[in-house]
Parts: sequence; structure tokens; C-alpha cells
Amino acid sequence: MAGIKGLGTAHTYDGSNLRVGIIHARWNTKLIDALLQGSLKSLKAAGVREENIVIQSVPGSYELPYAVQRMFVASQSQASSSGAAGLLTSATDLLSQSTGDLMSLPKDSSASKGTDAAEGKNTGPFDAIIAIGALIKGSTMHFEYIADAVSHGLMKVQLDTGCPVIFGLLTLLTEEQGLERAGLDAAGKGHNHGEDWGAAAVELGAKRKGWG
Ligand code: DLZ
Repeated sequence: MAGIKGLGTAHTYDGSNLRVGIIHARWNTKLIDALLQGSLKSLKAAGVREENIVIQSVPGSYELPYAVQRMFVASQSQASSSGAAGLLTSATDLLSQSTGDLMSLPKDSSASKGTDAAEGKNTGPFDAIIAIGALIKGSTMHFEYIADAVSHGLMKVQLDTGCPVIFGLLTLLTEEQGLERAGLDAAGKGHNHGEDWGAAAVELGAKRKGWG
């Protein structure tokens, strides 16, 4: 019998004109890689173009709120006509390069045009950003402090910026819980939560355009 948890009835949202950022931590790489791939899978399934997905990484989950905030501001600056290059450079320099970067923030000075209809490339501010991390509880209070700080930090960033931030932080008591939630468990009963995060980014990104 199906469980009660999950996204519920699937609605289809068009991601073809959305620009989506992904910031992922590098701690617990095996989980992160699978979750990242899951997010990319559902973004692409919803029509988000590869050239409109920007991926960056940071060392650990604690860095996620700051990185999301800077990434959004950099994309906003890029989309405005003045001072974009300097801000963009300094913001991206502060972020570590992803082990699996597909692309970096484009430095095209025509960014103020927003979506380039001819190419389908969106150079406007991000419509949504997915923050991906995996915290595994240890024997000290470290886990509790980071989980609390990151949860509140990500909420603050989305309310302060108006850019939807998808909460892709797994707070795990065991490694096995992580494998299940990344769809990597030996029994094959798990589910890759990254797929849900990609779908949530498209839904919130599309709705945000309507909400203004
Ligand atoms: C230090 C640390 C520890 C112990 N565990 C994790 C973890 O399970 N997941 C994670 O994403 N990051 C961890 N970190 C690193 C912190 O998030 C952070 O990168 C460092 O404390 C530096 O600010």
C-alpha cells in the first residue's frame, strides 16, 4: 500500500523559460552526487534548458545559505545594466567550483535583455535556487547546530530576496537513511528526493512569475 508521504498529485509545470541555480555541499559526496542528478533529471523533464541551469558547490552545508544569497544577488546584478561584471566576479569567486560543474554563470554583457528568445537562454535573475546538502549526525552537538542554522538561513534568504529556495538538506541520523533518500539503498525501496526538489523548483519558479 502506498504511503501518505510525498508531493501528492503530480501537476505539470513548464520550466522551459526558467533559470534555476543549484548550490550543493561536497560533504557526503556519494549522497550529494545522486541527489544532484535527481534534481537535474526532473528539471530537464520539466523542460528547463541545460544552458539555464547553473551549478556551484561549497565545502559543507553550513555554507549553503550564504552561497545561495550571493548566487542570487550575482544573477540580479548580471541582469541589471550597471556594475554587473564586478559584482558577478566577486560573488562567483567566493564560491568553490563544483566537482561536477556543468556550466558557470555566463558573463555576457547582454544580460540585461533577460531571456534571449532566439537561443532560449535566460540571463535574468534566478527563478529558483535549490540548496543541496546532507548532514549526518555524529556524537557531538555539531549536527543540531548546523541543521538549525542552515534551515533558518535558507528560509531567511528566500524571504529576503523573494527568490524561492528549495530546501534540499537531508538531516540524517544514519548513513542508511541517506542512501534511502538518495535512491541508493541496497533494497531498492528508497526514493531520490533530489527529483522532488527539481520539481519543486520548477513549480515555485513558474508560480513566482505569476505572483510577481
Ligand atoms: C564539519 C562538518 C561535519 C562534521 N559534518 C558535515 C556533514 O555531515 N555534512 C555537511 O554538509 N557538512 C559537514 N561539516 C562541514 C560544515 O558544514 C562546514 O563546511 C564547516 O564547518 C566549515 O564552515
